Amino acid sequence: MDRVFIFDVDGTLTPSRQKMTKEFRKFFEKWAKKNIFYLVTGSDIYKLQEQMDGFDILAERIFTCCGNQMWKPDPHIVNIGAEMIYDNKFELPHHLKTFLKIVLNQSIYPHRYGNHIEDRGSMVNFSVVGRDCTQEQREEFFEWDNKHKEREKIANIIKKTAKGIDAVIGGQISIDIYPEGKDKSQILQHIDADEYIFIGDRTEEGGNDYPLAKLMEETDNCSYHQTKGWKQTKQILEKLSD
Ligand code: M1P
Repeated sequence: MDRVFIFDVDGTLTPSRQKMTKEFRKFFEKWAKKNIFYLVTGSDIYKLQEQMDGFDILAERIFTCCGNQMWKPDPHIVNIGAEMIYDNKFELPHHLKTFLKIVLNQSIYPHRYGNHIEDRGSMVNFSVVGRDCTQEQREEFFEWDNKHKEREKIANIIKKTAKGIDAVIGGQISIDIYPEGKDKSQILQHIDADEYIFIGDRTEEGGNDYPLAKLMEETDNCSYHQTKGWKQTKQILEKLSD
């Protein structure tokens, strides 16, 4: 019987926007030899590969941009090391782009470091602090946002006012924006197995793992686990292989 694992990346297998830790690498190296796994991230293929540091090649398939792109790992493909299987196109509506620019101007967060609206072709990532911030500036924003819940507020406004558009919180500094329904749950139809296990850190409502976690809950032979980070992911996987 084929049991497959589906992993979110940031906050699940790696710390947000960082490489796998040494300790987790050691564990995952052995684990990956005995198990079948898929990766799903809000991020793009380049960031995922940088963070997975070679392990991405062992995945059956990789879903980037919240499932809006599917890749088959292939070391023979120059530069990317993966073949693109599909790519859903999305263009940010003009009114939404204007709204994001206003938010950027009016947010009370005092710092801006550049790359605030990242167009990934099949989704858009929005960050008030900006994707060009350093790790320290990222942590600082994350702490501030945990208190002020600014990202949650922005995402809720987008969901309420932009028809047919969804906005969710993925990592520490940003919001992922895509057409309604074009979320991580779309990947399940592309995976053929007898049993499915999903592990993600943002499985609560409003998080970018929520749509997939919800679908897993409603579907036969599917289950999901919420994790607080790679340490807990390791514990979950150890328990599941007992
Ligand atoms: O994969 C989780 C998220 O990782 C990044 O989030 P942040 O930079 O906010 O920590 C982004 O790539 C985001 O799109 C993605 O969902």
